[in-house]
Amino acid sequence: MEKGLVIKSTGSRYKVMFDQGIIAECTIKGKLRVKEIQTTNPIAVGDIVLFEKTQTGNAGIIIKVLDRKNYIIRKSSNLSKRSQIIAANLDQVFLMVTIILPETPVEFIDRFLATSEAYRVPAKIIFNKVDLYGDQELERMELLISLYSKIGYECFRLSLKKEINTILLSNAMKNKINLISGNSGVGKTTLLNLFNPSLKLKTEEISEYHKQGKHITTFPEMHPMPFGGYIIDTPGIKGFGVIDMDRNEIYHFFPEIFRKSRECRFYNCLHLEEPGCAVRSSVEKGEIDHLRYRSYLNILEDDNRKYR
Ligand SMILES: Nc1nc2c(ncn2[C@@H]2O[C@H](COP(=O)(O)OP(=O)(O)OP(=O)(O)O)[C@@H](O)[C@H]2O)c(=O)[nH]1
Ligand SMILES: [Mg+2]
Ligand SMILES: [Zn+2]
Repeated sequence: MEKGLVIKSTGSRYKVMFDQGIIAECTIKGKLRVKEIQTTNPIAVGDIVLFEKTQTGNAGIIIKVLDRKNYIIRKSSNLSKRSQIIAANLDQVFLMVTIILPETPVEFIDRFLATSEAYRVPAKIIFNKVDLYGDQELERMELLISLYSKIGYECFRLSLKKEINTILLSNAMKNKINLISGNSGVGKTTLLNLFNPSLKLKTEEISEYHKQGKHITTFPEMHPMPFGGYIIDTPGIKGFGVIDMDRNEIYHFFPEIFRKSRECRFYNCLHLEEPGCAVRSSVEKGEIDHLRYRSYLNILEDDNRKYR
């Protein structure tokens, strides 16, 4: 039996790396069940697996998935029951966003961050394409950076085209297993190609007309970096369905709301209309950003719809 690292998963076939870089094409043995979660894919990128090599050498059958340190999941849509593991055993996740071309909505950022909080995977935010920004866009970016860094999320101002702050970012990724996520067309794959030019992964200009990416990357895949560690490139996502969070627990995944909630009069306060709600009065005073509060309400609202 061999032990290896899953670097690509396309549903039923897996690329597994073992012995310092040899790659085996693997399938799964019969019904391999992974206990804790119901997902469309039992094995994901980043999983450590045990597999049996077939006679021919560079192929194998996966027998067992070892326990995961963590994983991150997405639902196909807000209300969908089916969920998909994007990757497992991550050190950190980077959300790549752009102010324009394409424009990343704030709510998308908040849903992503709440999900990573729920899975206890540290998240950081990359603002890419700063070379394209005029005064207005730069102002908007700085506003968001001050909002998110105050909460505790590290932010990077990046231009892959002009290679601004790229060393800062590669230092933050060094010797770690990093996942990069974000809307289609923000520049995720461009980042991997810049950091490891031997990859020559496919990238594509965003659509002239829709100002959106064209969903060029289709499967998550893990790539080694010359500076040590790995980056997992992922397909661009549109909406980000938040995984099943208990209604009473959603605010736990908004760190600044959670911190303030200790001062609410009622221990089970949902920060809606309850009297003595410290969170709402903080929003009114501008101490908690109203956009964040709105994202919280929207996630809560999805949850309401689930039971209708
Ligand atoms: N101006 C500018 N363009 C950039 C920058 N980074 C990436 N791009 C361009 O953005 C376009 C989309 O880049 P990709 O790397 O394919 O985007 P992606 O996030 O991988 O997209 P999907 O695979 O569809 O999710 C390409 O034309 C890149 O050249 C940047 O810093 N500045
Ligand atoms: Mg891509
Ligand atoms: Zn409250």
